[in-house]
Amino acid sequence: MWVIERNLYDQNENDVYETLFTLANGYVSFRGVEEFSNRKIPGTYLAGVFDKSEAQVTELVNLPDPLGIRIYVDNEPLLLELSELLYYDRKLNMKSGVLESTYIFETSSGKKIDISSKRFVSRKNRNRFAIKYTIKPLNFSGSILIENYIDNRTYNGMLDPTNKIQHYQVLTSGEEMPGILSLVRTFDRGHVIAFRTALKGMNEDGENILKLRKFRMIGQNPCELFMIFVDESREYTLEKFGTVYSSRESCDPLKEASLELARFYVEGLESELNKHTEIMNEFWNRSDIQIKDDETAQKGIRFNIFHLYQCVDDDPTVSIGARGLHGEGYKGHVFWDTEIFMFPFFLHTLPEYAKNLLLYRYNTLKGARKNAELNGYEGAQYPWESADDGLEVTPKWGQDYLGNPVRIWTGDEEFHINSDIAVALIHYFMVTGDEQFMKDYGVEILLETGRFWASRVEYNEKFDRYEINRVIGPDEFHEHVNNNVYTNYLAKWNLTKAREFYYWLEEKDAAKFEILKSQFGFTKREVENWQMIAEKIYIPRNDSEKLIEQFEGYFNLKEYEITEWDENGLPKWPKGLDLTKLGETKLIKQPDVVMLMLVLPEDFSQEEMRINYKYYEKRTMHKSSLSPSMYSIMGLKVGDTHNAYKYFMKTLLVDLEDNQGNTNNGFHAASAGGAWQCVVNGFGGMTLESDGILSFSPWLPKNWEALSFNLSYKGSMINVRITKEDITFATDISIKIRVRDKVIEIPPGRTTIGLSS
Ligand code: IFM
Repeated sequence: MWVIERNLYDQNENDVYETLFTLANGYVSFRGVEEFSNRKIPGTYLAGVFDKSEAQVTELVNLPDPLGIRIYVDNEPLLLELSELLYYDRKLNMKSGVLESTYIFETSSGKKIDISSKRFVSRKNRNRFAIKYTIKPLNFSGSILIENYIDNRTYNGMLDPTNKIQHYQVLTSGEEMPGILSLVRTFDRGHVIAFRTALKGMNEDGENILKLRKFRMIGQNPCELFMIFVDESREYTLEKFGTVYSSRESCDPLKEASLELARFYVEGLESELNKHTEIMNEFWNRSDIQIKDDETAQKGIRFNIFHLYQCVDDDPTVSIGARGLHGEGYKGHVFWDTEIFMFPFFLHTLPEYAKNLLLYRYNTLKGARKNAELNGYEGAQYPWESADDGLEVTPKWGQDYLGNPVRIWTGDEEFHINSDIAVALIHYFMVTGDEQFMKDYGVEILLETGRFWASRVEYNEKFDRYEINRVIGPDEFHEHVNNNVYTNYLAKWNLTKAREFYYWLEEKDAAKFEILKSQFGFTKREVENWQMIAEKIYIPRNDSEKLIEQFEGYFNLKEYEITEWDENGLPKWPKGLDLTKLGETKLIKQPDVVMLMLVLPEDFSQEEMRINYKYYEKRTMHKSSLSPSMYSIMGLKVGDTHNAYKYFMKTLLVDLEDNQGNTNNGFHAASAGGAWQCVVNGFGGMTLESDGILSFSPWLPKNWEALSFNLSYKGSMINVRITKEDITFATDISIKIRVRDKVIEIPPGRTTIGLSS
């Protein structure tokens, strides 16, 4: 249950598998291209390497592909589309973080050759990657030609031809012993990136087999060619070493890449692979989830967790794009997906990465301040789509569901991102107790986002209330709406928290407090005014009506009933619906009111949750992959367990089944975070309560014998194991926990609590 396998080769599926088989270490990423295919979409990305040049907006750059390798028998290239394929098998081994492939090719003259490979991107040394090939001629002896090359012709937009663009120019490309190099510079931001690769070849006795080296430039691509002489049924090893450096980390990337390559070459591939595997083991020890007796769920959750981990490194200036580092969907941009969907996984299992994700927001505060200023507001306005500097990069134009050009308003109106970041921040503090972080960074973010809301609200004299008009809530079918409950409620919450932490900092660190005040001009008067605004922000909710109106006027919109579902089990557009006028209907893209109830669960009663879930679930089209996970969790809270499992499966398999039809564009990272939340917060019933206590109210599907996961809490790790009968905590600290509303003091060691009552 650690392996994702592809054993039938159909070239039409290559682009989806390239996403599924992407290997990355949070710093560099390679889509899982078939090196022996002509039908591929190479994708090489470095976290934080964005560029604009002629593109509509700044985007993550598709860099040169250094994985190039060709093997020729009798001058005939071994190609999946050309040669007879006698055997094909490709496996992503998630446990070790290695992509393993096996092929048996037969050439046109009947020569059979067995080639297997192991590819990895090192977690030990982030600048290193490698592929090890084992080659065995099955029915011939003779010569084989090996070609090692770097492809400098890659570009962005391979799946989106109207936005095709090469973001880099080649500065130098050539040879340097051992191997070849490519040095490129992005046009606009001027990032310089160096790639180096080199080959080693050995026979079974460890003797060098690479002979008659030749170097060629094929256009701008550097290639080195070697001849190897082989005997039938003997095994030969070919090791491809690779390194990459960028000017984001070094003032001489080529020199660093070359030095690193030399070290790697000497230390050896196996040694690196061992270290990489060790780190992967440590990762799984901390983050694995075990689901007993549901193989699909078990493998699926590991797949999602594995790829989330591949998106992080210890760099506080980058975050995770909506499609991870796995493709160009959403141009590598960072959305609320990170803080609301992915963040809980990192916070509860790998908090050091959660901290970096928040630091990215701190490091882009300057851009967020600029956004607010440009739009006539105060404080910081985080961009709906963020790249490298915190400035708004949402494209202004896109396509509607019919393919017509359409103005995209999210960058102008989807303001709730500010509060989403504040929510993640407060959760981080509650779970880690990291006061230093709050003093150095957190409070400043809270104050600046609070200040933004105070300038964004509008006073309505008639009703003596503050409103937030012309916005888009999480449901993006409805634009320019007034008083979206998700936005208003969280703005109110954000303002209150900002005030609370203003006084917290005053008490905890007078010097820091003074600096912040003098630098940015915060005053007691200002934060007290925020409290007054917060109290008067209009929330369209009343005690007699438990059903909450998503925004003013929503209940008057046209009703359409969802009556049909597609082959993926997702709703089909109701008949007669005008897809250009979704805003005139009650259909929603993804949860909005329900989303709010998940973000602040303690603020809503069980009955309110049930009523709103029932009402909105029926009207949700799930046109975002962020949607099913949230309905799964809420379904569990309100007792709709059947749908909860169904929605969980949709979430879990979004990429493995490609059920949104766009996995070729990258991994659905928010959905993956949602899958983790479904298991831990949904089936595990874990809630982080506002008093800081972890509370559990689990429910396991019929086919799950047991569920087990780890939670990091205030610097310690708690293992939680749930069966239908009981819940067991293994911890090395004593900790207060709530199980089904009863607070229990858990001592260090293992404690089991019955779930029957
Ligand atoms: O952030 C999401 C949004 O909620 C729905 N559209 C896609 C975005 C990126 O995943």
